[in-house]
Amino acid sequence: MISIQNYVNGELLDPHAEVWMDDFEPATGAVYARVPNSSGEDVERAVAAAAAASKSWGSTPASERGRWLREIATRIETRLEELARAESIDNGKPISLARAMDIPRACANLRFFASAAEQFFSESHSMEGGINYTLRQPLGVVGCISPWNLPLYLFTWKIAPALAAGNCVVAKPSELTPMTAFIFSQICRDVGLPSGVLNILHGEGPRVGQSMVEHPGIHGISFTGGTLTGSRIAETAGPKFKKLSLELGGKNPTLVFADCDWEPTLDGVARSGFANQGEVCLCGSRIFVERTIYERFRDELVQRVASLRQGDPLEAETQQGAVVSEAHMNKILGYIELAKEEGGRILCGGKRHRPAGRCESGWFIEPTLIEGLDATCRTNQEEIFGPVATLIPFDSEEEAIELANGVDYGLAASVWSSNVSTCHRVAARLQSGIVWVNCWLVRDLRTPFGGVKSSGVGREGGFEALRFFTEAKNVCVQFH
Ligand code: TXE
Repeated sequence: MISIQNYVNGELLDPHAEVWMDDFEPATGAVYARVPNSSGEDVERAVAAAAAASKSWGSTPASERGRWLREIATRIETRLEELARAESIDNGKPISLARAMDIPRACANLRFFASAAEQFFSESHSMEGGINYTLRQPLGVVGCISPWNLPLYLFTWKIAPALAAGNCVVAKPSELTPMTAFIFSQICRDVGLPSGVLNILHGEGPRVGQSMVEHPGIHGISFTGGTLTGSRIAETAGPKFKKLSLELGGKNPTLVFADCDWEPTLDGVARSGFANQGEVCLCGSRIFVERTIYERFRDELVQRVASLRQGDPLEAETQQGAVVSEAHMNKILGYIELAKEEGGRILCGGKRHRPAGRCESGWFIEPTLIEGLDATCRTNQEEIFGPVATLIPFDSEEEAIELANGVDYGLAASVWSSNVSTCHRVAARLQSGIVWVNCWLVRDLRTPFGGVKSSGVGREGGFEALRFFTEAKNVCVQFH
């Protein structure tokens, strides 16, 4: 049995209180590792180590900090296959996805922010008789809390800009998927990253995560996860005036117009609904299709989705793996039942899937498409975060925009049309932090990333992330 450890002050340690949790392999439903359920004492130690390290890390040149990040990226690359396998086992995602997306993206995050910090700049405002200039200084010690759906990808997406901007970090991966963060901590130790610069604590959110958010020595929190958790974190951190970046859930619309480029649109819509078993906050789970093409588009989409290869995530050909936990599987199955009660027709899927062999007890759900639901019903309003998407026809551009905007969330949207004017007009009116036109999940790491409404507060990505992880200080100089 693998025993995962915390990473504090440069050392791999068991949790202070010796409390442990089980780590499951979703594809088999079996326990395969134990993970610390850290407590307030572990947070104290990690914050003390980070605070001590921040004295020198904060004044280390950006080029030097970048050198460490690049070194870590190189080590990740040399262990890519091991990390991809670990991610697939821990999360249930297809190994092909972990190989092609999760792990390479972790390297890209580290390299990108290593360079971005070297190119970061601040403003100066010249005035009559003097000049102002802005210093961008690190916050000191920051907390990074990440979810289970894209474990190493989102973990590094937070840690890299925090470190590059000169902060020391206390980070917590999801307790459901701790393995790649553990390997990451081994890599940091092996390359000799200065002690205390990065500390990684494992354990449950309400226990160790909550202690991090409450700790007065942590000056900013960058969080990605559920909207409810985000509001709890805001309640705790708000009165303490901590800087907060919250990337929360989505119920993202996909708008398909009759003049779309047929085959690429079908491919894109299927991918956007079901990539990573629908466990991506950006997944398009509400598919609106112009009525004149609705039936044909629906039938061809059903064919594609129903033919996705589901099974053992470790097999190279698998396209749909297991969902992350038994509780999450039951939540998703509950939503499928709710959809039926609300009058939905299951077009494909709709059930638990039990692959033959090694994975027969795993937590799999058939990719599911549903039609016949009203846009305002719970199935179409609440984030399901699994392989479930609904189809709704629309008659006009105006109606499509209204339907798309008719939820509390506003993270991402995609628009599919070959009319350039339609695309720009619709993109401008969608209540969404991100709009993809004739594509989905195409990422340029320089661009602002985040949501509106209940999908969060603040932006990550590029200089936005470096601005979040620094405080602006204006220095005003009068000439005499
Ligand atoms: O997320 P949580 P969960 C959504 C999705 C999913 C739901 C719940 O709808 O069904 O969230 O998933 C830590 N103080 N998304 O339960 O609980 C927790 O340990 C501090 C969307 O996994 O929000 C983990 O590290 N931290 C999403 C992280 O927060 C706390 C991705 C996220 O866990 C805490 C994942 C607390 N009080 C789920 N409670 C996206 N937008 O990408 C929990 N945590």
